[in-house]
Amino acid sequence: MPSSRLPSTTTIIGRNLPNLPWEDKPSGYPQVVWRNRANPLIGWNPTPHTARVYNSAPVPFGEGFAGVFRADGRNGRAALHAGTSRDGLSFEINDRPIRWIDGDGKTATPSYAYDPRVVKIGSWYYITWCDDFPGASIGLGRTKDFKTFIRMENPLMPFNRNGVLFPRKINGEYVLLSRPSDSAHTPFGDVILSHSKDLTYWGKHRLVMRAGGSSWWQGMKIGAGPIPIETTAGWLVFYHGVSNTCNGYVYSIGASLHAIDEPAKVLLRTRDYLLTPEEDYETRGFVPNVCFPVSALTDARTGRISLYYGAADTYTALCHCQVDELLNHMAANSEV
Ligand code: BMA
Repeated sequence: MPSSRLPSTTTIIGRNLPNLPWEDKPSGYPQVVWRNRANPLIGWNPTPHTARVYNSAPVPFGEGFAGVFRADGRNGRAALHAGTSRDGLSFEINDRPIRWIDGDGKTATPSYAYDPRVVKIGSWYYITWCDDFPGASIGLGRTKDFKTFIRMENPLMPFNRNGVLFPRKINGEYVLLSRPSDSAHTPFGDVILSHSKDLTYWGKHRLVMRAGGSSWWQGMKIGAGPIPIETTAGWLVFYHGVSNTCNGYVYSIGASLHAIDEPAKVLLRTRDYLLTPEEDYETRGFVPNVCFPVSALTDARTGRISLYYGAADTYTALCHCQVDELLNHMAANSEV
């Protein structure tokens, strides 16, 4: 979409969140996305049995926040842990993983699980994650209180990662973004979407975006990050883009804009990354050079967006942007 066709002010369609964790852009800072100075928010060994809590998905809950967090245990395995926060900046993470049950109340905890996304639809908080099917697949479950977690049917066949639900039905159907993969450190990956009337049976798969293009930071693979944000200009999707270097994969953050009634249609897409590993907590850690966006909190009244990302597969970090400034930047620097 050429910038002239963008409304002069793009606003977020959604709830106000006066307690959004926020920090103003440092004066004179030249980029549209800036880091919170309290980063990293969660450091090494945050609880007795966890070594690293990073790709994390807090959502508004009660007076504060609750969420599902990727934690790597001291045995090296990835699991999902529940946690809470009063201010979205400091967190209490449960020391032990979530114990899932199925619809009959039987234990249904996956052998490993990582990269959760959380979205409230109706009265349920739905969680998607990377599940062991066996092999990388997309898990789906739900909770109302972040205490009892119920497994649902896995939406798609393996191998697949980065399952991200839209926050409402579109044309009467649920919509899920995903990234078909292999079961290892996949060297390829495009974003597709799938439709469902009941969150059980999925079909009508559509290609959304391919890795590559002229920008190398997203040359090898891409994957959707937080739950898409509804705006007056379209669905705003933050995603990770990966480039393959002599020193391994480098994960950066970009964004795209999708038509409201046809989200497979990409209107804008960042040609340059919005955030790339630069700070020590992004370039050094268990897996260096990773900025992996997972969840976003928004305040419709002010247009503020606070984006949580995993840094170096070790830390939870936070960055910020303003929706109209971001969309204007995207319109002027887009390559679809
Ligand atoms: C991906 C996932 C993420 C991780 C990233 C970088 O494949 O495993 O959890 O942050 O690699 O290591």
